[in-house]
Amino acid sequence: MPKFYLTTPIYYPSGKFHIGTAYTTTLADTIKKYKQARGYDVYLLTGMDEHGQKIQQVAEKEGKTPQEHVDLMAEEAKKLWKLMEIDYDDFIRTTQPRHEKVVEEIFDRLMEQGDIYLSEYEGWYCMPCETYFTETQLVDGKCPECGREVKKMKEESYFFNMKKYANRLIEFYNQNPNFILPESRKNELFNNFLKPGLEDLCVSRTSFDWGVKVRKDPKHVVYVWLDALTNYITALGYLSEDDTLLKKYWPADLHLVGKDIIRFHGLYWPIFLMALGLPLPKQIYAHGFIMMKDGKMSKSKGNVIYPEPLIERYGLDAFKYFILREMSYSQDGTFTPEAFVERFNFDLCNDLGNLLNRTIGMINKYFGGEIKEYNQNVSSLDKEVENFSNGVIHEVEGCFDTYHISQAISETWNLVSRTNKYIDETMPWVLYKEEKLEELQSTMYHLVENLRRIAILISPYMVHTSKKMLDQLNIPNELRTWDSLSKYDQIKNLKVTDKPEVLFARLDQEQEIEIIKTMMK
Ligand code: ME8
Repeated sequence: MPKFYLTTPIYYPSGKFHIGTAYTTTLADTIKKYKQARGYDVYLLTGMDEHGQKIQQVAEKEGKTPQEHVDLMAEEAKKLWKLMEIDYDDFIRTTQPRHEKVVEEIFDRLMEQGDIYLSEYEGWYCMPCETYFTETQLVDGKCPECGREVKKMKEESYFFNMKKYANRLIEFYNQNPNFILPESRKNELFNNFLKPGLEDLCVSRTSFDWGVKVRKDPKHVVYVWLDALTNYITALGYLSEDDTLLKKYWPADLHLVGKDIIRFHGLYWPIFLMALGLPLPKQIYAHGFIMMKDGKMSKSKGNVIYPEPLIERYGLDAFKYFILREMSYSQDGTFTPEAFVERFNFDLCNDLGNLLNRTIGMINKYFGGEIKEYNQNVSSLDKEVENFSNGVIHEVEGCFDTYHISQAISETWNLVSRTNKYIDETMPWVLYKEEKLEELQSTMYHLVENLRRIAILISPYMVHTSKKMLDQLNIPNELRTWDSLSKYDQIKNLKVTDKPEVLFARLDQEQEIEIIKTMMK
């Protein structure tokens, strides 16, 4: 079985996880489910990035020790992933001994090798981003990443000799043009950082102590990004007694990250790995951000939306459908209550739900719920719909394989629309009236086949809806697999349910928009 090692960023437990965090994790879980359906042995790692000054400060504010705070947050995170049915294989926390021990050792090694050296750092420090900036990087004297105040700071620091590896990284980029996805982000990294020349990176701090201490110089703690990035290998047992997982799964097939952290993953992480003599990950995909009407989500604007109330009211499948569909491959997406309700009512309730309901209703009315078998002597319209459906499968697979998930969904909905249109074109009620039963039976067959295929195509992100559809149609198990998508003539003597259930109940638009607005905090 081919393997597929997939990771999410490890999130900062500085506050409750919002739909942005949930997006990356949903995307990862969807890719995992798709890859599994295609026969891969998938290992999905997620976790939490628990060190650093920001976490220390949040804990202090709450009157807790940092450890108490992160312990509580880890429970919260796991609760959320459970609610969202995220099928992760491991949850790494950077405060776990299995991680800390290895980070200490990695730092030691890199020092011994001469890749890390002691010097002094002076620069503009952004506390919330935990990043130093040079004068020229500042925007209007403020942090170029979050726009907040920065402070001039100077400290004795260890540095990583990035310059030593920069050419090797450039070479790697040239030889692996699909290393960073999308291409626009790769070009940004290449032109803005690699071309002008990489600066050495400051990899320790003395201004706080909530972190992994440098063994040979414990007044320093390891810079949070060197600590955090290594989670992808410590979780697999790097430098530990049992490194079976590392041998099996490294290098990662895909690191999923948001565009905010592609710089760390696309530049520093590969260089750390080169220095450790490990193979580089195969791909890093940086997606865009979920934005709100008035820009970024932020507590001060009161526009942060969390997954729990949406899932509770509209169901997990509708939530995942929305966030995945609304976010295109290389751009930001927007969350608005209006769009959420609209997609629910149109895409899910009208287009998909009604298609299933009407089909089951007609089969019951015209044939006592029965579909006999595929008929070769079909009309040209039947053939056209079958071919269209074949084409969609091909497109959807292509999109999933290249992580264009939103596009995979819209391709699938093209099939939903085409199938709805097919009902209008064939007018089954007229065929029935005119007693053209052979034609009518073939129409029903095509409707069921398309619905079966749609149910399988949505299964990586709408698990429950998919199952409900296949159950109501009574599709046998062997025709529920991804492989069975290529078949179109295998259904025989099928008896659909005589008690169809509504998949998505129509929402009162105005009322629900108001309700969603009250969910924003
Ligand atoms: O950066 N839309 O953690 P973090 C989409 N600990 N995705 C979003 C988002 C939004 N509005 N907001 C956040 C860190 N994300 C580090 C990572 S990895 C070795 C260390 C997602 O909690 C997106 O994936 O700030 C982004 O990259 C990540 O959350 C940042 O999470």
